[in-house]
Amino acid sequence: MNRTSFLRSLQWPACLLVALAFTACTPDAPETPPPAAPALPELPPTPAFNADSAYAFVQRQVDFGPRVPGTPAHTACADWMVARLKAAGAEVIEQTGTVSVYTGQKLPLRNLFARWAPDRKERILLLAHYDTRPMADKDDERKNQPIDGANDGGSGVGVLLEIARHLAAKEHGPGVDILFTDVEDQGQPSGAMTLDDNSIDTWALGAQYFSKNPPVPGYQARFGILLDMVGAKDAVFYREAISMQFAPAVVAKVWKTAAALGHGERFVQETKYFVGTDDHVPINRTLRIPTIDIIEYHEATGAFHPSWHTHDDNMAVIDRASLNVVGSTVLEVVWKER
Ligand code: 1BN
Ligand code: ZN
Repeated sequence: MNRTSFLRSLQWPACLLVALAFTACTPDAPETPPPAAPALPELPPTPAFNADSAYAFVQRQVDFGPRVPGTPAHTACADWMVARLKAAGAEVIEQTGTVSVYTGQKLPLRNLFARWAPDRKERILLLAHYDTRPMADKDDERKNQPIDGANDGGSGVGVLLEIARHLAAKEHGPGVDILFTDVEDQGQPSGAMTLDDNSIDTWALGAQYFSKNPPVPGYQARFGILLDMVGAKDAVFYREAISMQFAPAVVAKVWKTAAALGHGERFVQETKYFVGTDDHVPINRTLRIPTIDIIEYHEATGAFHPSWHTHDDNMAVIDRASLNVVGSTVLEVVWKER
């Protein structure tokens, strides 16, 4: 027997002895369970999202008339939104400025930034634009007249104003910020729903402005959720491709939460590339806050709802059930974040 085989012959009985000794010492001992993860403190229950209230907030915006920057209806609506946010306990920062749109025209800009528990370092950002399209460039008639923007503009704001009503009661987890962006929808008209490279930057001017000049220096959030066109009847939400590029984990979190609430048929686990740009692009690119867009994908158009940028974007398209699936999902995501 050479040296190696001799040593190997010794190893087997040695192993057996160790194993026997171990079992012999613990014949009746119960199996030791793996150490339990420390129990997390229970979270307070998520408040109920009220779709009637969200619907009334959409109606109220439409009642002001088209919210085109520089018009009295836009000012009156923004004043009303600020009053709602303050009544909900927010600290509101109004960011004003001037921006040039694609025609060269200068427009006043007024972003509304509402903050709850502003001293908390960890934050969640929710956003929606509140300005409306000054023209109906996708309509066959009255193309030069502004649209109601019940869905495009109104719906995201309606849902977030309803969520805002609950935020003063949120004493746990990250602080929440709601950004209502201005001058999102004053971009260059295009032939189709896609955009060429030059026209992309003519959209989302309020979000671009906010991202380059955050009113809170060094502003950061754990993640962001943008709502745009979330109110049409039977709206279905696919994973939006730009969101998947910048914030796949946030998409996964939101879609999983929707499914857990029973809204899986409205939040489809499939990615679609159909949004040329939106407010989440500058928030992702410039502020580097992983931010997603919850925005309706409409099967018949292969992009947005048929009322998009037409005079049909009025209260007749708005449906409480759609506001509810989005609002209850986002409120649940916000409430469950530790
Ligand atoms: C979204 C709603 N957008 C405008 N209203 C952004 C956008 C503009 C998306 C052009 C695609 C094309
Ligand atoms: Zn629009």
